Amino acid sequence: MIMMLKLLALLSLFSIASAAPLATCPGYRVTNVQSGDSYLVADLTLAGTSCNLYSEDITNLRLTVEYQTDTRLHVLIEDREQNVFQIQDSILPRPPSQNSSSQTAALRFTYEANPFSFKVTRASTGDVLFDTSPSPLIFETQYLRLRTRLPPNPNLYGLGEHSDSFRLPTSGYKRTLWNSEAPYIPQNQNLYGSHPVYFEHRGGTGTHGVFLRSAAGMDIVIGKSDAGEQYLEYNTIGGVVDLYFLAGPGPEEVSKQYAEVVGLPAMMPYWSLGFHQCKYGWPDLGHVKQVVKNYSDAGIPLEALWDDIDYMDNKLDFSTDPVRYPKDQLKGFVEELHGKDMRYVQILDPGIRYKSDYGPFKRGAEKNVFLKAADGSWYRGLQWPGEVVWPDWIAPQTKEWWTTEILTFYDPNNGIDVDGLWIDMNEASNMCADTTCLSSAQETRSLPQSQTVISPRAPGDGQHLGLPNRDLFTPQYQIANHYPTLSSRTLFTNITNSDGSTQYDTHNLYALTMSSVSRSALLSRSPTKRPFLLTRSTFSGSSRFAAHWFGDNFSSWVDYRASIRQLLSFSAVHNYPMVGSDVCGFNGQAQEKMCARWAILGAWQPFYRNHADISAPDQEFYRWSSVAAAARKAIATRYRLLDYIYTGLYFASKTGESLVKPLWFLYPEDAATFAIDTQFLLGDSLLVSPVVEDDVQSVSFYLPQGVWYDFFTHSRISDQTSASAGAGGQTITVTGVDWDQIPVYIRGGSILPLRLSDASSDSGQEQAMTTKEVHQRNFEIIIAPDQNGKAKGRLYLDDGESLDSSGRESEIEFRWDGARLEARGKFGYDTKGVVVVRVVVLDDGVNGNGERKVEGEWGLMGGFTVSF
Ligand SMILES: *[C@@H]1O[C@H](CO)[C@@H](O)[C@H](O)[C@H]1NC(C)=O
Ligand SMILES: *[C@@H]1O[C@H](CO)[C@@H](O)[C@H](O)[C@H]1NC(C)=O
Ligand SMILES: *[C@@H]1O[C@H](CO)[C@@H](O)[C@H](O)[C@H]1NC(C)=O
Ligand SMILES: CC(=O)N[C@H]1CO[C@H](CO)[C@@H](O)[C@@H]1O
Repeated sequence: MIMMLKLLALLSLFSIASAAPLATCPGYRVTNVQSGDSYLVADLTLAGTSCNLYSEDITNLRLTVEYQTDTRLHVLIEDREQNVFQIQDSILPRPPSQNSSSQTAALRFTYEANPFSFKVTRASTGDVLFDTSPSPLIFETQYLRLRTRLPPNPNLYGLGEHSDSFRLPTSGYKRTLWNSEAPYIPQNQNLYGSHPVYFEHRGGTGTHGVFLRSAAGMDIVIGKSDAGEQYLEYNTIGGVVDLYFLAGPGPEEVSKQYAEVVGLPAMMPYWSLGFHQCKYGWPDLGHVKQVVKNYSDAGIPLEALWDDIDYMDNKLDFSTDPVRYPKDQLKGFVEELHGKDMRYVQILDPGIRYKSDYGPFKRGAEKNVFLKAADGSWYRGLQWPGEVVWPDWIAPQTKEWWTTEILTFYDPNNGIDVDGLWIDMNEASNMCADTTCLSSAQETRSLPQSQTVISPRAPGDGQHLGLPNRDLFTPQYQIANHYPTLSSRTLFTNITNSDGSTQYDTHNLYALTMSSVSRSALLSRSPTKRPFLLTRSTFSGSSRFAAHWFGDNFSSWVDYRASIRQLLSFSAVHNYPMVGSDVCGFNGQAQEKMCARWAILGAWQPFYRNHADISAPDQEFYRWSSVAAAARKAIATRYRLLDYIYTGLYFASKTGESLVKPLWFLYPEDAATFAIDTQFLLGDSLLVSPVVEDDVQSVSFYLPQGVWYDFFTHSRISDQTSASAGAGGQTITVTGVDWDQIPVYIRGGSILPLRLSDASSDSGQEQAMTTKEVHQRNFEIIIAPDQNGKAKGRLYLDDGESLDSSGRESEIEFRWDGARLEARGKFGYDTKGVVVVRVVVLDDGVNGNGERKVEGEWGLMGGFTVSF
């Protein structure tokens, strides 16, 4: 069955190239051009006989070009009537335009009038970044095609969520965006989230980004024409052409510019960087308590315990199983965890059981919060608890209902006092495979029915809510969804939302809106604390509300490697710093050696959780002594670096810079780095090069030109190739990498503030078992000089949980000039006695200095200088 589907997907990939000769469509012609220094508007009119390829051509379009900032160009092509769906501003706010001048802007827009096509050029180099001239624009009621010419074999990244190579293939490749449950995260298929953004890197001439602000189901084809010309082509089943071009010119600048468009990622609480354990299938609370105890007995710091749907009574949200997880006992357990400065997180699903005596359903029905079928009855499907209805997150009253349910069930005094929530199955996943399963699922017909039928909107109301009279169930152009139809295993696409838009247009926004409403509910619960929320499904901008994990992968070396590619795509391109994979894999049986390696790899990813399926054997780290040893060491190292990671998250949430990045972000001219997706940089200072082959103890990896220091031994790797001008770095092979080791190098020029949180770091203390303990430990500062003997670094400090830390936070800059360390900056956080007790300068290669150390005590509530 799976093979069959794969074959079909392949066939459709070929059929697209030959589906319709591009030349038969007339394209558009430009009239009524008006332009000013910062904008251009014009009418586009169909330039000949309609080709009606997959639906009807729209005759009258409007082009708006805005030089929004000096580095951001906005190109919008919409229907003149403004009925075609555009993402609601309330769901994804548009960035305000600063009305930059076309004269000073880094990007230049030019066009051809008949047939219409446009180019975006980098002003400083004349480099053409986007050029739609190869084929006419097709803009139909249910199909849109826009193709851009690209240089041969471009370096393209992003367009997730996918598990493919980080640098995308350049021929015969199709990325389908349609949020979908995707067990085993297969390659070449649509997965849980949609991020229609790519970065293109052109080595020495710069990096730019292109974001298509469209939630439509789409296939993005990257290929070569018959004439061998490289292109990227959007094929969508709706929406408008709404492109944001981001000029860079550096990769990190593109990241920041993208965050300006979709919003900055939420800052996470300090504790969420601790180690998390979860498993689907834990039989009862007694077992869960044993997990906590066994972690403690094994000396492995466990920060947060998570419960999957096992805690629920018949898998109902806002319930506890009376026998296996009695509420008062669960409440007591959470209090115990809190007493040990540990945390507790629970899962919630959007599918609400359709049952008259189920409170959340009754109250939701009274408030009219659920999506409806054509006859006005609640739209029903199948999820974990059985027959369910789904909230319409767009309806304003849904937020009130969901917030009240959360405030009640998670009441800190009388309910389960969770520290965060995990929202799952929100693509939305429907276990109803097709249109027929509902009849068999219907159990009770006497339930409260919805009162109102949503009347179809009057055509021509100019609200961007979607064209009327479309086939919302079976559009003619079929995207390569990995399920047979658009509505398979999700909500019917012909459902109307409360604002008049339809699931056809908003499907990819379902989880984004659920995340937004859920975050706001958590804020109502604790108005002054940063919420912690984890979501499976995402869209561009979801990081404003929630962290993300990579879904239900497999306990295999294949997926261990895939997790690095996904980490790079999400963190560096999708503006999503707080991410990670299910460590040791979700499905299938984790092998000891693989789990040891993954326990270590996971410790270098921002979100660090071990989780497995009900059908998978237990895989807590303590179950193998080798994995336990690896985890102890990995977590000890992570906790020393916790403030380095936290500082990176802080700046990501403040400026949009990435936390995890590929090597080419820092070595944009070194072509040897462009395809690397088995190594990553955590922040600017640490290069992580895990063992990537199955069951081996060696790894070959790339060290770019410059000075590097082994993080663990401090030994300096001198630059072998610095003599050969402009050349790249070196490939290093390390052998004898034990099952508790991972090669990590400090980039010369870095200053790292490390907590004295592990027993081995001369602190005279024990391993810190919680992040709260880590937060109370003193620092040592490691200086890793570059080839000129200099270094810099930074440290952000706050209480770790306040939503608003203004006036009570410190942003400290460290500089090393070869002889003196200076700490300067903003000092607002009261460290309550936490100080720097040691400064270590690694061997700078000068005069056989070797490693040098000064012990002392330097407070972190004001600037200081340490001389050597
Ligand atoms: C940019 O121009 C638009 C349209 O003229 C105007 O509404 C807006 O306020 C301007 N924005 C700024 C930042 O000047
Ligand atoms: C915890 O450890 C005990 C002692 O080794 C073992 O008997 C028990 O099965 C473990 N339970 C869990 C849930 O890990
Ligand atoms: C959607 O289409 C299906 C299949 O044609 C139909 O059964 C259903 O009633 C439609 N639902 C709505 C809300 O129009
Ligand atoms: C990305 C990836 O490698 N996914 C794999 C997940 O596991 C299944 C089952 O082993 C594979 O088929 C997928 O390729």
